[in-house]
Amino acid sequence: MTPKVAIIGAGFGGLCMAIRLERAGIGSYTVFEKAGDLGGTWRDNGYPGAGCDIPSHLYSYSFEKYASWTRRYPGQPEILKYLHHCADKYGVRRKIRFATEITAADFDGSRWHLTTEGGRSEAFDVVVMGVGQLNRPRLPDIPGMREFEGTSFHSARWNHEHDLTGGRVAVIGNGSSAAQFVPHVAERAERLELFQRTPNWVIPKPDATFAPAARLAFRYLPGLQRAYREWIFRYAENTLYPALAQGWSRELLRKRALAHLHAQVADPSLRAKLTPGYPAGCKRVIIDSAFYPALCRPNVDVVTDRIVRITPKGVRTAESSYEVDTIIYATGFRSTEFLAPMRVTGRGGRDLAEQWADGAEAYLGISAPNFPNLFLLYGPNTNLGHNSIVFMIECQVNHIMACLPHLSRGGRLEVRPEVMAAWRARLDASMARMVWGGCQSWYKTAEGRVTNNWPGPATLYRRLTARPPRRAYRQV
Ligand code: N01
Repeated sequence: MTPKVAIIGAGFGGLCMAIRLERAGIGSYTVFEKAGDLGGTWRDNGYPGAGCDIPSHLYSYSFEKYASWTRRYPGQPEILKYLHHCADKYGVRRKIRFATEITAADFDGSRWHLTTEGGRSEAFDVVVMGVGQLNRPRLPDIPGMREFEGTSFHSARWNHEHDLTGGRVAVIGNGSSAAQFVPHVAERAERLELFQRTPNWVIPKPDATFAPAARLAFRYLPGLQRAYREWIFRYAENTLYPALAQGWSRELLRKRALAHLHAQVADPSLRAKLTPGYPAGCKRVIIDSAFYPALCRPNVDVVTDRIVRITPKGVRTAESSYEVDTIIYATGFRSTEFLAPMRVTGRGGRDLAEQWADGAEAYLGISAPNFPNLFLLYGPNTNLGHNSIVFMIECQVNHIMACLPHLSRGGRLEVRPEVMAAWRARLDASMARMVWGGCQSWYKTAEGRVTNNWPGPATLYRRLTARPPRRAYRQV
């Protein structure tokens, strides 16, 4: 008897899991999706200029290579189209229950009971969480935000009805999201004030469209597409990863970013504002070629004074006041609150949020002690700053698929506590050599524990997740 599987979330992770089950002939699964459409972060982040800074041919499933990519780096509409294509091609769309938010998952000693927002409950043998790390926008806590009389919104909830043409716009935050939409807003707005708390390292994005001949070659020469994908992957592993691990390319990354800054920003005072004072890679490096030119426009100002208040008319800093019509919060996500706001209770009524009070953790980022048959995709310590998350998700799905045969006929697998303890020690040891200690970022809890990033090469993660699960897990 195949287990009954619930997958929560229909983004890259949830869809991958559903497709792999479908391909294995296991039809006893349901995907729960809180929104009315699939796509996860690529459905939510529809701001102008949204896209991915990992090349298209790598930012896709290995089993569904796609010859139709039009650009080297995919835009959000194209990624969303790809996900729809996958859902239809592999027949998983019919298994998605849209507009169904799961608010609680409770283990009763033998099965998981999922509760929907509407109060309905359904039992499953296995739960796979595919809710992502960057799914809940984080609004800052600045006094007076509610008093603002203009229009305001978060970058991941873009107000497409609101016309920015000719208006005065404040953008708060300058991470990857802001870097992508600022050039578009700057072209339309009369004035744009970018409020920067900490500068970021930026390297160029060598984007280009694929000529029709190249696309034909990718379509008819699958070996070419495989080789290209492998080349991008190896480049990321062998050049970018060592920079994050403070290895041979660390100085190269810094110099590349500084050269990019010097090439694109002529004004020395603006350059000084944009020069970070922490190691490159500590926060997510921005890969973009249009951000700096936008900041050099005469209608754009980079404000580095501390914001003290949002007023009815705009933004007040320690030094000055700025009247604006629109405030765009590009302030990131509640990245360390994994699975929130869902309540998850495991064996013996153990609350997962309580177990994770000092920071989320899971063996391989996939399984947590006391929570049998509960698996996470893109869970704790599986984010990358150098390579494709889709690769990591596929490793996780491979691992879960290897667990499934042990879960038929009422089997319940739980990671052994000693395996989890060894995993934690291994992560701590590897974390010490990584660059992330030198600044605050969305990779860390407020207390400074890195809960989001994987501190090794992606190939190592593939090897570890490919191990047979028998030794790490016990039946409960
Ligand atoms: O968010 P962020 P994001 N007052 O957390 C500032 C992925 N992504 O949405 O650095 C003033 O990076 C904060 O300042 P500081 C990618 O992994 C990928 O831009 O904390 N400022 C920072 O500048 C990325 O890393 C793509 O000092 C405040 C900004 O807000 C992740 O998503 C594209 C503040 C938040 O930056 C998140 O990016 C886009 C306050 N109170 C995004 N609070 C790809 O291309 C926060 N800030 C794959």
